[in-house]
Amino acid sequence: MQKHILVLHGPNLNMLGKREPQIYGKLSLKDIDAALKERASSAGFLLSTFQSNHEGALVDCLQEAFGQVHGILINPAAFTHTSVAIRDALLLHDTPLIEVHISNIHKREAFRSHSYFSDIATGQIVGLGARGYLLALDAMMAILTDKEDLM
Ligand code: CA2
Repeated sequence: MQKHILVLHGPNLNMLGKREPQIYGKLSLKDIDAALKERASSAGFLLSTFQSNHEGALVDCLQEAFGQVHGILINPAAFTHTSVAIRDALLLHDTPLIEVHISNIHKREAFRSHSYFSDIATGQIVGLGARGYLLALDAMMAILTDKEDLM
């Protein structure tokens, strides 16, 4: 059976590539999603993506995905630092969870250092730019196939 990975993007990430390239890089969200889908499908995984600027829409997406997905990658964006609602919706899922941040949230304003997700995530990738999503996907696929090898 094909395993399904859900990728969620929080508010303003639809602006990637259009503003603040010095912090968030030059790639668009479309570029990132396409690269993730390509990599997942060549490894035999199904991958869906969803972006919203609205907390409730992200919660709805997580509720609809209940029992349908095997792993979740999330960049909650600004909701990282505020959202108990998204945290609770993620806790509905008994699946591996990887939190991704394009920038290094620990090197920026103090309020960005706290995440409502870090203690419920399987792992976190921060500060590696858009490639962090691909690294997170590789890690997720390895987790979902029980791979422990390093190559
Ligand atoms: O570094 C990350 O990935 C963040 O999750 C990005 C969020 C920020 O609030 C978090 O603290 C760290 C902001 C996303 C805003 O994305 C933009 C993209 C292009 C132009 C402007 C904003």
